[in-house]
Amino acid sequence: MTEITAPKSPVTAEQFTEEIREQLKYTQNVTPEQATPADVYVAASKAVHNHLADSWFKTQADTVNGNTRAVGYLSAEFLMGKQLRNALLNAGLTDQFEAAVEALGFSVQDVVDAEYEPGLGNGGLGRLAACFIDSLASLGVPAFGYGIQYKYGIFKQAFDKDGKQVETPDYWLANEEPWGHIDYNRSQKVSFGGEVVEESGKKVWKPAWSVRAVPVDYLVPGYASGRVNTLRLWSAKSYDEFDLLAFNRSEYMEAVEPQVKAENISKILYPEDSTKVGKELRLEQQYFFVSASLHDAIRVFYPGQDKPDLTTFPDKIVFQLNDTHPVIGIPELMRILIDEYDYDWNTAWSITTKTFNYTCHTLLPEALEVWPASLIGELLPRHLEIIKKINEQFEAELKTKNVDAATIKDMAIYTGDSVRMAYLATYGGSHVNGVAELHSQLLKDVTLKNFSDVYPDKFTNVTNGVTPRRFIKLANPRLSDLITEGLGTDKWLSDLELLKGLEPLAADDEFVKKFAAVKQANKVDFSNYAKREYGFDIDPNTMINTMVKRLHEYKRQALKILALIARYADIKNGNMKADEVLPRTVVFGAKAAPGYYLAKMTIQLINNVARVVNNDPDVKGALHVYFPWNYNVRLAQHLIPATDLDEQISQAGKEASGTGNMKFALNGALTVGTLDGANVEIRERVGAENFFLFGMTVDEVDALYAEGYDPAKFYEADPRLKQAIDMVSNGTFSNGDRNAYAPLVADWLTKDWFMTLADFHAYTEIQGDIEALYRDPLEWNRKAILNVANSGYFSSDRSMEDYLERIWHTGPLA
Ligand code: HBZ
Repeated sequence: MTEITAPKSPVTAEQFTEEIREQLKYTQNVTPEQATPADVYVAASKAVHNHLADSWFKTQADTVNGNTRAVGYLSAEFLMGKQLRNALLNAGLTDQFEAAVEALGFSVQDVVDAEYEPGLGNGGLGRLAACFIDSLASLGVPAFGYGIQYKYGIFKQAFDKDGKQVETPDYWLANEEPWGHIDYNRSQKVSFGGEVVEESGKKVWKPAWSVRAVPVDYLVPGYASGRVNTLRLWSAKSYDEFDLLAFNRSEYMEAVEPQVKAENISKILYPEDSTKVGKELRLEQQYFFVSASLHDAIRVFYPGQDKPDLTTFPDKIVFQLNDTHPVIGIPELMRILIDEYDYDWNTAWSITTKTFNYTCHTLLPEALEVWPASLIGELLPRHLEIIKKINEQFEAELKTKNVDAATIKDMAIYTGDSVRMAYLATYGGSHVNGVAELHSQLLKDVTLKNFSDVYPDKFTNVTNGVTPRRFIKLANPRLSDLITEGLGTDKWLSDLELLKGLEPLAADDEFVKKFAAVKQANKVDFSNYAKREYGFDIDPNTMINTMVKRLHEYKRQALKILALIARYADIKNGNMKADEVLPRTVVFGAKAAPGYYLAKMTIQLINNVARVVNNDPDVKGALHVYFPWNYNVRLAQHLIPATDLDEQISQAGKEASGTGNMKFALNGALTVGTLDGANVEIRERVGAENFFLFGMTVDEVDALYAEGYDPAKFYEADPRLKQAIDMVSNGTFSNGDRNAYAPLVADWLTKDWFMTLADFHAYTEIQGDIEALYRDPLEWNRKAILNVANSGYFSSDRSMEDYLERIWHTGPLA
């Protein structure tokens, strides 16, 4: 007997059909005959939203009245993915929905496809925020996600005829968006600019201009917890719609200028990841959402109180700063407490430091935000004063701890001309965490070493995780059913460590065959999907080998593409016979920041290698390369369950964690990877014999740098590497144009900052092991099962439990 604990609403399919009809009639204003799939999508979304409303109200009331501290997750990005299926799952209405849609004469796929994915994040950091709020709701922990409702999300990626990335705006709100509820009555005023004056001994900020922050609320339904939390995304609106005087003078553009200026703030997500962009508008965005969120929390927890006792604020809510983007919240809370509520400095500081904690997501020093002091001074003059005072206090404190003058200078939050946000966050909050064991260790040893020496207790680790609801249950229903069958229960969806129970089944040939059949069926599905969406002809009987992530030099897509070219050359040269080669389909997915020249050139190279390889009859059936454009959460949900082999090949010491690696392992892909980020922990858990490890370690990387790295030596020493690079420079992938990739080749041969060339040999060597294993399907799938069985740790539910215990010191509502 299989135990089923998944939520199941008592509403029948007939009743749900009726509810959709009502929505069609009264909100969409169409008859079922007139309705399009998009109408049915909106109607069904509103119907399921209504089912969640009572739990949402109750959760809000319990959040305010209960005595459990809430969590405020401050993040400039929430990469949510599509909402409908997730809401149905958590409301227990999936079956009713599918029956209803069919009863109304529509296809479930068309209706689900009508939802446009909101792309309000760049990559891992934004998707992590989405997994975390899902898990908090599922654990029944009261929480608010606070962020920005960008009008334009991450750009839409296309490729032109030359294989170059082309970016177009992602106007995701072009059609009706049924999930966000705009709540004009709970707006906040956010001000900028102006000056600080003294009035009767008190500093008073006289801002020059203000915008209205309007909350747009999204439900965050928990799985099997009965709880529904809130994601509150702020949208910027102008106070003065337009200037009537200017309008009357026929100066139409000038008349709408204030509106344009205000609304620009939430207009667009910056498409930069891992590099800092020093843009004024970005600082405006950061302050905008953080200021509105802090005021909102005070409104929520002290309703109707003019003079609340804010010394209790840290007992009501604890804020997590998702990277440095919301760190301006530290001086903002100080300002609110001192200027708006008359607290003295020390009391304000005590409240503030108890309220905030900081998560760092990088190891690249250039990704730690540093703002010019002049910019902060112009935009937020009062905050600059407060930051200077925080810095003075900090320096004094360091002196009492006998830190030497040079180190104090190195640690400055305010340097005289700039403000280092990571340092401000580390000093101004209670805890700092990295996102995987190795990353947290390197933060302590390298990136924030001085801080860790002085404040060792602040530092902790919380290894990332992913939500099994979206990334197993919704993405991979076949595997979900098989897991439930194997374990005799579906409880694993809220307690992922139960997957461990699959371990003995890896020895059961019947189970292994079922597992292999699931993977094969997923590959067929993906092949159909790729045909429908992209026109690709993917052979599901080949190994599907995937590399999906942002395009960045440190992630080393270049390593993958060079190895692929080498393989292509082996077949062309006759070193390998096409019919002896293990047939492989390599799938890339990656967006490059629009201003990142080498990353964009790498995209172009991948596309052109794909063009040449896929059209070459000599390698037909042996090697194929596809690069579906516009990688997003939806594509991830289709591709991950169909993948045999996943690539996590960053240079050791550069990837903070990775979360794709977890999604692949949980879906039964094997990983080829370096000892970097969370790969280290994945390998430890799934077993070294079930993970394809290659490449230099952090220590080896450091040693090679120290001795003086010369990539050209590696080029000269390895004929296969030499040939691969020569093919890039001799025009093989650019119709004979020898200059097309010259900057990329020059970079490899003279700089190669992330030591792609040094790791090339090890990477190509391990392919032999991979292919030998793949030729033994039973053994391959046994190992894949062991990956699934031992990856339960990488649930974001576990990550949340770690944050609750180590950082937030709170728990579920009663
Ligand atoms: O955060 C990623 C890390 O690279 C990855 O290793 C980790 O798993 C993940 C979650 O912890 N970092 C990002 O995704 N970073 C950004 O997207 C980003 C966005 C805007 C920025 C800087 C970084 O200004």
